[in-house]
Amino acid sequence: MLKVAVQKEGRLSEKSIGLLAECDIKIIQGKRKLIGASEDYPLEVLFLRDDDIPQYVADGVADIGIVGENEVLEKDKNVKLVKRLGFAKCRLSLAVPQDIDYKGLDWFNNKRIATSYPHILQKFLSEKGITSKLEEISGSVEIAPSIGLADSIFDIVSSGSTLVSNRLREVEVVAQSEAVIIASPTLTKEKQALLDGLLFRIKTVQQSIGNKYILLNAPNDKLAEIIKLLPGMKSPTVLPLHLKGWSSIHTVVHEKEFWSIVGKLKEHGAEGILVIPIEKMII
Ligand code: PRT
Ligand code: ZN
Repeated sequence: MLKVAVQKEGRLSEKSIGLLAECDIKIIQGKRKLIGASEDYPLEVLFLRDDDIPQYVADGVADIGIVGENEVLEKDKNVKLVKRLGFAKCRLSLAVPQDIDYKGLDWFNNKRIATSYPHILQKFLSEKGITSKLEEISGSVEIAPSIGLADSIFDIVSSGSTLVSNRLREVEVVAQSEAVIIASPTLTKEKQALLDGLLFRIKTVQQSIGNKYILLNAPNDKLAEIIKLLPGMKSPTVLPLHLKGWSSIHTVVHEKEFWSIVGKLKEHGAEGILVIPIEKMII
């Protein structure tokens, strides 16, 4: 069994379980909701706080974990980053009160910075030769300057609205983060094979993102021009319609391209254009 650590409750939980579901691995949660299992894959899920996931994976209690890169960087444990997942994107930034006339990093010398990420911040400040006093707090970091606990903050920023509503301004982006899969560096051959199988499924799901299956009817005398607009995976499928002189074209198009070619397809006489979602793509 591959033991997978996922966040119990929070911003990553639903998407982590959703990702497994897209890979056709449904998780049945036990009564105490700490452990889940699946009938679709030899896999067990441990539901944990995200802060604990790097440690559990490093210790081998879990074989892999789905966690924010920010936690991986902060905890700095012996784990391997095996896959970026593209969700829960955010950045770790320094922010100062809006009325500060900020000119550059030197401002942070001898200033108090409130944060839940002291390790990442200290590493950054040391590299830049800045000496600040770090105030480690576990939540509501953004209110620290207004209550006089700190002069500035270092925290996760996504849309930036939390900063604005606390009259703070983002001045330095220190790191980018997204959900990632981490793995223990000492997986057995069997577990590595299970992980490879899971990564293959994730790849097929990710490859399909944004791609659509498109079907349309085209007059035979315009086939060549229409096909030029539709590259497809290898090449489009062309099937004759029952109606003489017409064909049906099937192919794969990325949704970004679709909107730029749909007008041209119609100009060339294409009709009955159907766009269908794709669940998985194996290229
Ligand atoms: O209980 P547990 O410890 O498991 O959860 P948690 O409360 O520590 O974490 P949670 O669920 O809030 O977030 C989990 C992970 O989601 C984080 O570790 C990040 O990797 C990722 N993530 C993505 C975010 C955000 N976006 C985010 N916006 N985590 C937190 N925020 C918070 C941030 O702390 C700040 O308060 O949202 C606010 C900023 O958002 P904007 O949109 O106003 O800029
Ligand atoms: Zn946490």
